[in-house]
Amino acid sequence: MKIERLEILHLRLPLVHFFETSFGRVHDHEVLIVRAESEGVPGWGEVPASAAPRYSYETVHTAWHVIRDFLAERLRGREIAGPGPISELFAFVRGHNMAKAGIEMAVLDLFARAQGKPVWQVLGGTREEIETGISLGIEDSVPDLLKRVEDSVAKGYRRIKVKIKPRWDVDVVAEIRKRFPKVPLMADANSAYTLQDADHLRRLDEFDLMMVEQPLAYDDYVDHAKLQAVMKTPVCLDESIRSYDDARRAFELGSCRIINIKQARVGGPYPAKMIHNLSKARGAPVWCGGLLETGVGRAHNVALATLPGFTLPGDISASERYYAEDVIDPPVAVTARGTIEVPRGPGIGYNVVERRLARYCVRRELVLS
Ligand code: OSB
Ligand code: MG
Repeated sequence: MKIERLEILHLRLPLVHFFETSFGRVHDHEVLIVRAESEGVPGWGEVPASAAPRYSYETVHTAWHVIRDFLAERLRGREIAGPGPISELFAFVRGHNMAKAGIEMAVLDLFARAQGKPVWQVLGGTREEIETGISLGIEDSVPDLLKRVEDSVAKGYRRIKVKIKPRWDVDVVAEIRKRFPKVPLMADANSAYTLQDADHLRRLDEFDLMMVEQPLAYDDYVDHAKLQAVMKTPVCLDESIRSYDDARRAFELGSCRIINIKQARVGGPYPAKMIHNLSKARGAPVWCGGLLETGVGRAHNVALATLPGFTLPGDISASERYYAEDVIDPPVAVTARGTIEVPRGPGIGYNVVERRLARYCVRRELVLS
């Protein structure tokens, strides 16, 4: 199969409620939507980078540049045997995993549609329903957060993740535990601490958290290993794991016991599957993280989470958790059981609504034709 057309759309969508992490607060989100086409069949992918290089050095602007000026050209006239080899084709560009992932997702969706199969089946997924959790940002006050925890539990979410940072951590978690003694709970620091905070972080051990996510530097394995050695709570890595080899290093050094797999962060669905395979072989649980994806990326996350090693609820919440109107139809919905029913239709299994893409689109360009 040859990819005959590749188009990128830069979208800006308002969030229904601000989202605050240790990096700061955002009120809207920017992503690139990637549309690939072969013999009239489209395939959709997403680059969920934001406007600023905070979570990652990538932004929608760097991804635009890398796709348009380097990656798209590699597809020209080339026979592609499947979505898997895309990673090798793009290996000549160092990093820029989100840009690569957007294309790989689009090619995977295209292949799946061409075969009349769902993406999750093509990937090798086995679940028809996935369990999901929700990620709750830092709020103006603890009562505001408790209200959001309460709403999320009432909606059925299977675990609650809260964002922490210095001075919004142990006391906040203690309050949540007091009100919700049994709820599966975890905390994500997005690299807000250093090893000097180890004694403070150990205070989290008394709250029976499922894990603490990315407490230390985004590029560190050594200090995380030292922290894990003195903490009872499992350490989960997010930002630090950009590849299969990173996952291998982290496991070998004891830097984490759990990995949050985000296909955008690791370069696409196939690299994500490789990390899943490694974790599964080592008996380490994984779960599917998110980056405030619109429906396109969210649908790809649903598909990824059907792989058998995704044994913990992920951050794949309902579309309505972030967006009043999603770009797919129907939107991703969460059942009262805190699950998402995996769609059976071809490709990502949701319809991409072009009219809605146009509503949020700030620029678009055909980068391969
Ligand atoms: O660290 O997991 C993270 C959102 C943006 C950037 C980083 C992270 C997050 C989330 C939300 O926690 C995940 C989601 O609901 O999409
Ligand atoms: Mg995280």
